[in-house]
Amino acid sequence: MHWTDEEAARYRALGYWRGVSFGALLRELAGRYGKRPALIAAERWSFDDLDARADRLAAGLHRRGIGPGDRVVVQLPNVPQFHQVCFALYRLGAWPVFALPAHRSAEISYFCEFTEAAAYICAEEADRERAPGTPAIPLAELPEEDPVELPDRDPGEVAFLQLSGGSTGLPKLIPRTHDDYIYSFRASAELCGLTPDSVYLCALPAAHNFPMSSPGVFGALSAGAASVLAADPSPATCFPLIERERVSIAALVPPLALLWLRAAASTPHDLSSLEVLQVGGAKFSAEAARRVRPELGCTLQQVFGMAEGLVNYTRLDDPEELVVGTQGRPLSPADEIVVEPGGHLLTRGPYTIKAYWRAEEHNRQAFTPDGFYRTGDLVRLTPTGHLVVEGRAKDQINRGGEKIAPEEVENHLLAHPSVHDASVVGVPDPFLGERVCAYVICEGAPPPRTELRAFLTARGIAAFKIPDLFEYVDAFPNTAVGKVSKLHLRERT
Ligand code: AMP
Ligand code: DBH
Repeated sequence: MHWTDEEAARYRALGYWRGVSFGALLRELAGRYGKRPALIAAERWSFDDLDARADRLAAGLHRRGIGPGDRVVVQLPNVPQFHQVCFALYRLGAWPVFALPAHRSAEISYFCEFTEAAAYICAEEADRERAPGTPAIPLAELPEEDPVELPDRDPGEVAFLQLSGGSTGLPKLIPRTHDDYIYSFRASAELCGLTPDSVYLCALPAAHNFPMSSPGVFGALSAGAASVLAADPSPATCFPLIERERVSIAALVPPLALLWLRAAASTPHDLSSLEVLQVGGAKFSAEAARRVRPELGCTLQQVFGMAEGLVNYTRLDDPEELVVGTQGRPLSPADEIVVEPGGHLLTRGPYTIKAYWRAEEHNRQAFTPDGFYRTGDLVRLTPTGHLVVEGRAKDQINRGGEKIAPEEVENHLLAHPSVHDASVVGVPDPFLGERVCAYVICEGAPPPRTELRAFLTARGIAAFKIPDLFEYVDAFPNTAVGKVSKLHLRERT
């Protein structure tokens, strides 16, 4: 399930795993950076504020019976309370399960049921309907009380469950430990040159692994830097924040980077503080990548990562052709990379998981017997050790950085009485990289497309999973083995 004893000993000996828990780390940071700004949104929280308020919330949740090993589904917008909740749960030894703000009742009820969650921490009172069987705690009712003494956690234990985009019917849960995750964001902060004078802009949803840890808000905290939490990633929201807070580094997915490039051409806002724009989550085209420096006046950093662990970065001093034309190289000297024939990327290392949580059958395919994770990505290695992402072997759609498991959407479509069969594929899109297309075989007269869309919305799935296109067909093209040929379907549009 976890790293071997030999691996763990090596990662400790090399200083990657420091044996410090999240709770202890925040205490250490508050001691060092005290009144300096940590989180900036409508409210401004210092390191001391975050530390004290995490203690007060931990006390309140403790009195509500939440304790070590309990799972708590967390679905919050980009507000400082998100990080307060994280650290409160870490101090209790309870595990946040990180849902995204876009998730609706289908996803939330699944997370709550599958993890047997003790609570669901949500933005609004009305959100509690998404998880009828689980006690909900809306943001306005976070229970803060006078701090209580809590034992420190073992840094080798699981700290939280992160989500995988998944390629099978239901999303997989990724168990990350204190030691492995803290290593990944501390090393990332160092690689990105963060100092207490840096200002990180969290424009993507804070629960996503990229803005959480690459280096993300956690990496910024670990370096004593402030993070600005944007309510949404639009230029209209973010450009004034960059100007006002003198943001030095921001992270985006490719379609947003394109939007920012377009808006920067005519913005009245001063973006000159921006030193680094990180782009990741999906492949950033070389044509767009080339525009970043001249049009935004900052250094591009490509980031190719996964919530399962491995993160690759182009280095800030890499030559332009590597920054523009590759997705970077591994974060850690201890990351092991294998590129199998056909380009299949496998990896293991000090912050890559060995198994998904409670998914024994899937784990047998997703990991090799010697502990490598099969990423499902197809890559090419350059002589410099950089990776170029060339495709994908897994059945997943990457819609501008939002990952969709076709099988999950197909299963929802199959619940419609007029749908005899469905096959969901990604089709090329100049802006998003891929869009979602559903091929549908109907029983009787095909329903209007708006009806299928409304049906999926009513099933309570996240809007980004609802197909952009519906195509009615009489039959799917078959491969030799009789399985639907997804490659063939992609080529038809
Ligand atoms: P997940 O496992 O859900 O965290 O999604 C991670 C996946 O996103 C990777 O395995 C890649 O398929 C994709 N991905 C992330 N960053 C990039 C990137 N910079 N270029 C291409 N694909 C990426
Ligand atoms: O797509 C991802 O999951 C991702 C991208 C960049 C990620 O998890 C990360 C960096 O840490």
